[in-house]
Amino acid sequence: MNDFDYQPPSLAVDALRRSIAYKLAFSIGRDPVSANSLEWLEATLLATRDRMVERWLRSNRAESNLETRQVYYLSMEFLIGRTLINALVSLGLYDEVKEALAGLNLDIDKLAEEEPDPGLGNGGLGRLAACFLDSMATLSLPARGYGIRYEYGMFRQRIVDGQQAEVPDNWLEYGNSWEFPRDNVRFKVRFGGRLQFEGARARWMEDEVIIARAFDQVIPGYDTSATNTLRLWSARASNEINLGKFNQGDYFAAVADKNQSENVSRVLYPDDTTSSGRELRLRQEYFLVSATMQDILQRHFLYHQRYDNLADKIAIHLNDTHPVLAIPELMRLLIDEHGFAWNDAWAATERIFSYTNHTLMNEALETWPVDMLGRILPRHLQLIFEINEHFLEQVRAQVPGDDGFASRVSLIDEGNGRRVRMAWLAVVASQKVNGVSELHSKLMVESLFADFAKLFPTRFVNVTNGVTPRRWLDCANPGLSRLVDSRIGKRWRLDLELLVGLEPAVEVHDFIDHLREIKRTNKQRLADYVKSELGIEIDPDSMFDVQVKRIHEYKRQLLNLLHVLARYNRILDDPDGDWVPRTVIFAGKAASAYHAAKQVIRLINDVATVINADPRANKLLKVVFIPNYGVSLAQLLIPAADLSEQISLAGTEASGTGNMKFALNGALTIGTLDGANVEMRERIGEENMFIFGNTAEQVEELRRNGYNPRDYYVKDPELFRLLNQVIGGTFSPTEPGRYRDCFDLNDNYQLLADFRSYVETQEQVDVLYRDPAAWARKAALNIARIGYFSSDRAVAEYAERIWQVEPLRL
Ligand code: B1H
Repeated sequence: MNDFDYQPPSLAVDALRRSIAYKLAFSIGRDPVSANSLEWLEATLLATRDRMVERWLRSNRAESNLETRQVYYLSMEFLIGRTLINALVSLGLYDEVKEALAGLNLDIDKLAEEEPDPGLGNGGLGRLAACFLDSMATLSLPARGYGIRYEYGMFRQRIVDGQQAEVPDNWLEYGNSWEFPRDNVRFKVRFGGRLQFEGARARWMEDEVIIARAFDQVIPGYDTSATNTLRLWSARASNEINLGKFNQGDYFAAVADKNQSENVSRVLYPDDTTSSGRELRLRQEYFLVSATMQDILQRHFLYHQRYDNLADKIAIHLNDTHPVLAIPELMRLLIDEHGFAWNDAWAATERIFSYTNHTLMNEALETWPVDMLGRILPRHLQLIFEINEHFLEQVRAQVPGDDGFASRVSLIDEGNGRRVRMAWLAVVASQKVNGVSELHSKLMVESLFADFAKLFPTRFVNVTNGVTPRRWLDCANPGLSRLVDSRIGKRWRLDLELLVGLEPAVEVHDFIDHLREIKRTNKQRLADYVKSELGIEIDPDSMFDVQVKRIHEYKRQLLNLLHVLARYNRILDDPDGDWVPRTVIFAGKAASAYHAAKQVIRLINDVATVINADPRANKLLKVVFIPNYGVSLAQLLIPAADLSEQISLAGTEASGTGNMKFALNGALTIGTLDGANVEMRERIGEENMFIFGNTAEQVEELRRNGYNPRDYYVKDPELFRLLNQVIGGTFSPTEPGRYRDCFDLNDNYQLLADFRSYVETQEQVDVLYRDPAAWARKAALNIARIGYFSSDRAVAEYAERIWQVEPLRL
């Protein structure tokens, strides 16, 4: 067949049922009589995939159109979540497949839960990349994602004796039906060795080669035939076995070498917002970048037969600094392999790249020791030095006579044993640099990049994050989706700001009652899960107060816990008081080497054990830590929340995206004026959120004037009492000293400064919750006014202001 103008296969239920049965028999080789649920799932995935592939091939054709500019989104993380339901929703086939499976005596939702959830990311940054892929496809932008096909994703978290235990996530164990291995797409990625110069060109005599092999995953757009590709690289040893060693008879060492090279794509680094600085991480980053840049140039040449128009035709986006080596890699390819002069290569590079900064935290800033970089990537180090020379020359012309300035902006930090500052390199080579919320973008140019903002005043922009309404409302909360449909129609899935159309309904009793019923159903579903997973009964009529995100000191799960303890003490002091029953729910992973975060998990579990077993309190207060937070659990938890905890110290959370998902699902936020909470307040209205705590400016001021946490401790008797309980071992009776050092003496994240304001605001939360209709009305207003925070809006802003790309015409 040489055209795609044929009729699509019948979408009727019957046809779907037949194609599922066909896949089961002919692709999997199973008899329907004896097939197990995993096999049925596989058959359903394959039948669904076929329907996506038709569109995919058509999109790829349109992309090769010479006029369109291509976007490449490079990220070390993509947390795409399970695919089946999302794909069916995108294709508009959910109901049909549900019916087809029902005809085979199968429940689609149960089946879908057996799909592995690829954990190829840590948290917000990786999930943002996945939301963006979804939006780029939905907006029909010619875009591709590039990442690493980690054999082991984010570890699975178990709680053993109240503590986090990490279990390897062998997500590929039963194969991955969504991916297409591209056996013919292989690139050599080189490491180590030395250089030989011929003029400006270098010959790199490497001492190690790894093969990058491509695996493609289809990313369907919603209600469009546009479909994009996520290409993930997997490492293969360049020669199956090391022949030298093999011939010496050392079979074991020969095979071990192979494993060594393939380690590059073995496992995701489980550190969120900290930079590990380890050599394997550097090798992973280069592996992603080198394979990707070779692939991009090859595709460009295939379409255009020339390289001099490269900057007109491609835009490359760097998701944080992790893929920043793409910059010297492009320079290397253009100069050493395609004969470019330095100035031409640099002129192209400067127009091609853009970079998103996701955090201002010092620990997250990637810097690589010059020695290590030189040993592993000698040519790249040399190119970075050269970029730096050109740049500093320009700096000295622009800011003459200020050596301090020049050394501050230099790509090389000479202070700490000579290190390359990757964020500086990203800024110098990018045409645009963006932060992820208004507050973060403002702080970014005032602090981290202040010097650069003077040099390049128009380079810095803001694009506030967003989330995809397809996964986070349509898939995650079908009940609410149907209610919204009944009021404003279905188009909100493509234009989330249409949710404002719900505002009049906020005054309609029937609508509010419906909203409450849906929340109640979602809470019951979560309660069932908690019962079956943890054996804990939670009451769906209690308030579900939820904080789910990575465990990190700056996110202040401990502050939440302090409120829990204050409430517990108050209940014990006045057991017959008129308390609003609450279930406080935590979930989140701690980086495996982050002791303080792991202690927080342990303390939450210890506190939960005491409170949940205390008959004086456990009808009024329960605490649960749900293990193994990830995209799938988020889809269950977020629609069931009444209260969304977004309580980071102001000025530390770059944006947050969970905050948006909760509001979209009708939870009210208790939060600080941090990250995107600030913009949520502007849109949702201050009266419809619970804002507390110091502002970023006040936090700074406290720091400047010498913040002293002891002042709060000694002056606030309630705080004094409960801190002493924790430190004194009330919640760890078998080991009273367990939490002696739990509260950091410097209180770097100013928990104590915000404690009083937080607890008082929690009292107001209770007051509102006593009036269910008033609560639900505010929840409805949150839903109606959250439309701005769609990733479609965010991606459209990137397309226009950063990438200068336009949608494909299909
Ligand atoms: C965010 C990271 C991050 N910021 C280093 N930085 C990593 C840094 O593996 N590493 O080395 C991994 C991740 N992640 C998050 O990005 C911010 O904390 C959130 O506030 C923000 O919403 C999210 C998306 O922009």
